[in-house]
Amino acid sequence: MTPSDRIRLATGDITRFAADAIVNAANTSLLGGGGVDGAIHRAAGPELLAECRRIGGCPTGEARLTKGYRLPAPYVIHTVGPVWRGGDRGEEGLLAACYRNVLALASRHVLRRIAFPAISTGVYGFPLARATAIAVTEVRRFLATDDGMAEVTFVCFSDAISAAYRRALAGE
Ligand code: AR6
Repeated sequence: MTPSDRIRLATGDITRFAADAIVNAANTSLLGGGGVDGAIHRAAGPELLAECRRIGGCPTGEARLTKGYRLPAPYVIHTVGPVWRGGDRGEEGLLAACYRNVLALASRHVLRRIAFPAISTGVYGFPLARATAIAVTEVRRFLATDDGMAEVTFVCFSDAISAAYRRALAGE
């Protein structure tokens, strides 16, 4: 299958998504927050916070694996996107690193179906069109070299997000 055949769009709440791993848009403390991070912690239950405490944080651009506890997905891959500060602080490279590091970690643990939220596009303010273009580029690049990854889904929390992914996938 070509890389694009293994990319899917879905709409709704990622905490309901039964992938092998869902991705969390966390902060460097890994101790929870608002947005998708808060939703994942609420749905997974307090055991997730306890495991995150033991990990002790995660630098921006990197990724860490935990179990999913009460989530339908057995694993969560936490990554820390960059805060958008105008675009000249390495934000694009850091966001690309998030996608690459999540996919590499998933591959090492033989997690073959992964679901991403649009990392950094909420509280962290990354422009949506740029963020979705980076997400699509990095996922395609990874899928072209990794036959083990069966499916990568971008879970869109609004119509604006799905429209941005559609444009990115069409190469606009
Ligand atoms: N399912 C899927 N997508 C969601 C959900 C959900 N349940 N909830 C929100 N989104 P954000 P960030 C989308 O703010 O910008 C937290 O406090 C949302 O529409 O969750 O990376 C962390 O602790 C947006 O497109 O994450 C950090 O401090 C996307 O998820 C900080 O926010 C990301 O929005 C991280 O900010």
